[in-house]
Amino acid sequence: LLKPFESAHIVNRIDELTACTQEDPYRIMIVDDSRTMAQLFSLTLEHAGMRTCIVTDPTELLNELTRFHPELILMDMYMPQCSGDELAKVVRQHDVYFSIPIVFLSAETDFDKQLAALSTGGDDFLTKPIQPDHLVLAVTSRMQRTRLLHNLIVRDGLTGLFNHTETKRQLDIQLEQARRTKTPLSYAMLDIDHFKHVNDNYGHPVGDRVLKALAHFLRQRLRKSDTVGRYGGEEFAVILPDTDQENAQRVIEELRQKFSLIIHHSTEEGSFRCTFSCGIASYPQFDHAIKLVDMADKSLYQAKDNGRNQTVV
Ligand code: GH3
Ligand code: MG
Ligand code: MG
Ligand code: MG
Repeated sequence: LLKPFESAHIVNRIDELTACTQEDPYRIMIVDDSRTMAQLFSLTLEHAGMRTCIVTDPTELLNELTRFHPELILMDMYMPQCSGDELAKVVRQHDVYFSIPIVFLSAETDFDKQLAALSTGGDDFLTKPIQPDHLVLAVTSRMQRTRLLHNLIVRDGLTGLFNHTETKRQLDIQLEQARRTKTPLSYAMLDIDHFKHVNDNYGHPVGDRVLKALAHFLRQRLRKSDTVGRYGGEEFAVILPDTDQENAQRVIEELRQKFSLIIHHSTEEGSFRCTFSCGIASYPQFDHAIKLVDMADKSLYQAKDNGRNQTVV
């Protein structure tokens, strides 16, 4: 027989979840016309646990940006085709990279020239030659702040999941990917049943714990490549790449059944269980993000109408 999960265990591990998203290696792009120099920096940073991408030809920069999605760019100042500050301006024109940290790394010691470079969109100026420890420290401290800020912007404070805006952005990105790779994609919208009763009967702090429990439960049970977001109050969105309607339904149904067995505790009012309803829509049956969200939402309302605690595709 299945032993019921205790929601308290789940909640205690929510911090681990957020911590673990912060443990992904930093992604650093190194732009330098000297491959030897770039490889030296790359080795140093990879030795410190980061992932790097080397760009020696500035005309490759935009391609590599979209392929590698760097979180910070180490930029050489002097290259044959163009200068580092010119390249920084190009990067800054890209919506997605408007705020990416750009650190110049150059033998330039002239203070005025360094300042001029910073004024065109760089964030810092390191001089070559640089000690490995110095490079690692400079990149790490900037990345810690960048990650923290980024998480504040894209994540929901209560559950640590992607927030509404980021969830929609992820759907756009992943739908585009599905089109390109000609693979299916499913989008599921989950809504906790009679959640208002949980708040009314046990209080909002207990309601909050249920939301955290469901967030952690979904994160833990789904694949790393699946995306979970908090769409709104007690509504969650799940993006399942490379998963057709039938498989998505199987996955979500299993989650629905298992979640309904979890026992949630309230100190004064005893324990209770919670269920959710779910609507699923898939690509290529529906081929626009707005359509996927709309159809999943309609199916979700159908599931509610049919009596809740079920999945409708
Ligand atoms: P249904 O089965 O039809 O979905 O009923 P429901 O009660 O779940 O739906 P309804 O939309 O009436 O209520 C949603 C409730 O979710 C009301 C709102 O106070 C609560 N809620 C939204 N966000 C939060 C939150 O962050 N914390 C807590 N504790 N409650 C929240
Ligand atoms: Mg150079
Ligand atoms: Mg709702
Ligand atoms: Mg609800």
